[in-house]
Amino acid sequence: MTQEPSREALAKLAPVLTKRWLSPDAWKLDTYERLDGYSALRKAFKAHPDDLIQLIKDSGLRGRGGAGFPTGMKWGFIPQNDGKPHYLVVNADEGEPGTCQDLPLMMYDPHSLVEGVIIASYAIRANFAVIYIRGEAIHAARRLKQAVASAYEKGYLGQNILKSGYDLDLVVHSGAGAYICGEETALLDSLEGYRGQPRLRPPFPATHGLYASPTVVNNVETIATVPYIVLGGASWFRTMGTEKSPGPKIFSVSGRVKQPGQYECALGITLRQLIELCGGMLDGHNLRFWTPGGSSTPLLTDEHLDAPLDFEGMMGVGTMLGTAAVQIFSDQDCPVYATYRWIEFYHHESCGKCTPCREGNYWMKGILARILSGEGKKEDLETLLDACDNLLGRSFCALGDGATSPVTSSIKFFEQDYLDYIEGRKEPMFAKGELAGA
Ligand code: L3W
Ligand code: SF4
Repeated sequence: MTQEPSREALAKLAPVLTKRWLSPDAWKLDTYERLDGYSALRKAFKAHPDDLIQLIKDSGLRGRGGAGFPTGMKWGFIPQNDGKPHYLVVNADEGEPGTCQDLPLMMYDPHSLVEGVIIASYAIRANFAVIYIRGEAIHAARRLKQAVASAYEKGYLGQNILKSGYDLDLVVHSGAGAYICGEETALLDSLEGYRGQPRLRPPFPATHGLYASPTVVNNVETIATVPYIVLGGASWFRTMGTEKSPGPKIFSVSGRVKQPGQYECALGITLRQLIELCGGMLDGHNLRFWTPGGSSTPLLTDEHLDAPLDFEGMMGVGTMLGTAAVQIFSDQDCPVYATYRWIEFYHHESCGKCTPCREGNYWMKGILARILSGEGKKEDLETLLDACDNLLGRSFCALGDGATSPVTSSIKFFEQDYLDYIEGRKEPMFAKGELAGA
């Protein structure tokens, strides 16, 4: 039976970005306009661009792509009167395991993103914007392109938008399906036509981004939030969430719950409350481990059920909120196997530019495969932790750092599971050699 959520859990629901998702044809321009769409843009054009940047600063909006960097501050870094073109690039390369909020947002409500792009571009004085979308997401790219075409037809894009004197061109660009192109500088390299590999930072894209010009790179959800702040104001936005992590956030919940899916809640909701909103754990399953932000954030356990899911709350338990991809595993799931699958992913997606990540993931995958095949040694745990030491802080970008999270945290919380494979108390998950060279 599905468990009824408590009043405390229900009070954390905050449907803002998702409020139109269930309206039929919400993705069409006329439906969007009927539901208040593009009224934030008209309001924004009455304001000075600097006032819009100040509004976003006042709202406390923080980047929804993983790092939680203050959005208004990022916009404020764009140099003014520098004589260079400015660009807005939307990172729609959603690829973090378990993360699925940008794709439904672009499918159900693409105009909220387009409207956010126009307002953000106007604020940073950009006349050219790009939405860089993950290569596999052909359906979402098609829908976005339709939305962009209808926005051009209606005069929301192009020359002299709504007779404001402001011009903006917007292009939807599909990547080729590489996780690393979600790293902002690899994304910019890919957009420029190069192989997508991270650049050295600093300089940051804010000063040296696309074609070495000042560029704001923001995630889809971040930009789609902007029209609501313009309409509702900074104080309204701060009525949701916590003081340092204000606003709503879409949580992608997957795994052993009754109703997995996207839940838009005030930041600061706890996992306990989120599971209640999902109707509880699946019958016969008890929570064993979970991730707050895909595989790049350390695993947590049932000890952390009441930690607030916001940027500070997660730091308090030694992790990050990341993309808010909450993956829930039960006592019927194996943390060693889950770790193997994540490292298999990182090994596959490592761009190969730097040795710690390219080689480290290769070796960690091999050692985990050996353990799961019943051929591990006790020293393997030391070797895995040693490999993580050589990756964390020594990799060129966050992908290498992120790969260490499942390994170190699973050894910290579930060392016994590793030892059970190594010491023969647990049946090997794979036949000898089955994963060799995998
Ligand atoms: C100008 C400075 N700009 C920082 C900007 C910087 C960037 C933003 C955040 O990684 C995390 C990563 C993944 N002047 C600046 C400055 N900036 N200092 O602020 O920068 P940073 O370095 O803190 O993070 P990042 O490199 O953007 C993002 C984690 O997210 N993650 C995975 C993400 C995957 C997706 C997805 O699939 N949608 O987003 C999950 O946890 O590991 O730690 O814009 O330029 N002084
Ligand atoms: Fe490439 Fe990995 Fe190095 Fe990042 S850490 S630059 S993904 S090899």
